[in-house]
Formats: sequence, structure tokens, C-alpha cells
Amino acid sequence: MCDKCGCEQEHEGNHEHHDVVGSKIIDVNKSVTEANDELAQQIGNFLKDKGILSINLMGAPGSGKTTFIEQLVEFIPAEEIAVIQGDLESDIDKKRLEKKNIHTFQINTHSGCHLNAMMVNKALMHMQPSGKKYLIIENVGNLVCPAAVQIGQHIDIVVSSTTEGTDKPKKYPVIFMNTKMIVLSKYDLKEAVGFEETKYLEDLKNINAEAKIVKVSSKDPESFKDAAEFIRDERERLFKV
Ligand SMILES: Nc1nc2c(ncn2[C@@H]2O[C@H](COP(=O)(O)OP(=O)(O)OP(=O)(O)O)[C@@H](O)[C@H]2O)c(=O)[nH]1
Ligand SMILES: [Mg+2]
Repeated sequence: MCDKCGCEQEHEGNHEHHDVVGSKIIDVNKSVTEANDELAQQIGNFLKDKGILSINLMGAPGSGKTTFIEQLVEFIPAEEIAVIQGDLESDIDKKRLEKKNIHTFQINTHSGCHLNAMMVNKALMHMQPSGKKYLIIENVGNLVCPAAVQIGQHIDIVVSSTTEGTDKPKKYPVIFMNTKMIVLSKYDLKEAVGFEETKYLEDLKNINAEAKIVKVSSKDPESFKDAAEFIRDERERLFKV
């Protein structure tokens, strides 16, 4: 018996697999992921050709992702940045960024817990990002799903706040694994919430020893300078400009 679909044929046979009612089994998960990854690759290449570094900015809801972008423009001119803003509903973050003169396109996923390459592709068709140096894609606030889906980014950045708790790298390791930079935000609140920095950094090191870690607080705008420099250096390193 075939051990994949249970039909009478030998399991090594090159036959089409069937379910109990006789219809063909299609590995939907695989094909959808492949199509997404292919489009993501094309988006990444398109942006690279234009000299635009794309960043998948991820983190829990309220971790400080939009604040991070707002503060970056103190060190990277707003006209060099375009943002795709992913939220379930509302254009609250888009309006915040437009106050900082950042060209922003809002995507509302409604019930979707992450962006995908198709959404980013559609946004880019509306945005015309030529002339920008950085495309920051603020993903939907979530520590799980965004890490699993390619959206055409060249690098991942995770914003992780002290107020979420010391245990987050241990409990949600996947999102921290391949990220180039971890922005430890709300550093001003670390005492108030009993954040154990040494333990947090130790856990992070076990998951991703390569990531750059920057500690930031919206109360101290200078604390974002290192992160801005890292982003600028990454663009130069990857694009050799
Ligand atoms: N005290 C303090 N508050 C901060 C800091 N960074 C962000 N906040 C506050 O935290 C709240 C959430 O910040 P946002 O930047 O909107 O977070 P976000 O990750 O973009 O949130 P979503 O888009 O809803 O997922 C806001 O009220 C910010 O003012 C910080 O460094 N210190
Ligand atoms: Mg936001």
C-alpha cells in the first residue's frame, strides 16, 4: 500500500496520490509558498537594481516599530525613505509617518497576521519608489507569522521592547534567528518593568550571535543614531555603493 495516500499501489510507484474520495492530493502549502518566494525574490532584485535597500521591520504589537521609523529620520533624510505600513485596520501609523514627511503606503490586511509578497508588489505599483534609498516595510505586529513569509526584503530588523518581558527570545526564537539587527526598545522603562537585561542578551546570543543589538528610547533621540548608521552601512555593504 502507498504510505502517502493509502491507495493499493506500491508506495514507491510514481502515481498521483489520492485522498479517500479519490481526488488528487495537491500540496497547496508548498506551491503557495513557492509562488510567494519567487515573487519576493523578484521584488528584492527589482529594488536592488534601483539601489533601494528593503527592510522587513517586525515586532510585537506596540513594540515601537513606527516610533523607530519616526526617530530614524533624525539621522536619515525623510526623502530617502519610503514606507509600506502593514496593519489589520486603520491608517493611524501612515498619518504619523506623513507628519514626518515620509512617503508611506498603507496596507490593511483585515484579518491577516502578516504581509506577503503579493501585497508588497501591489503597494510598489502604487508607490513608484524610484529615487529612494530605503524601503521600510513595517509588518503587522506579531512575533510569529511575519518571520515565516518572504516579502522582498534584503534584511530583517526586529523591534523588541523591554515591556514585553525578558523571556521573549526564548519563547519566540524564530523571529530573532535571521535578523540582522535587534532594536531593544523602551529602554527607559526597563527598571520599571523589571527587565533582566543580562539574561535577555544571553538568550539572544544563543539564538543569534551575529545580530547587531541597539538599545533605544524615544526619550533619548540620540539612542537611534547607531541603528541609522547600521542601516546605511548595510546598504553600502550589500549594494557596494
Ligand atoms: N516610554 C517609551 N514609550 C515608547 C517607546 N517607543 C515607543 N513607545 C510608545 O509605545 C507605544 C507603541 O509604539 P508604536 O511605535 O506605535 O509601536 P508599533 O510597534 O508601531 O505598534 P503597532 O504598529 O500597533 O504594532 C506608543 O504609545 C509609543 O509612544 C520608548 O522608547 N519609550
Ligand atoms: Mg506601528
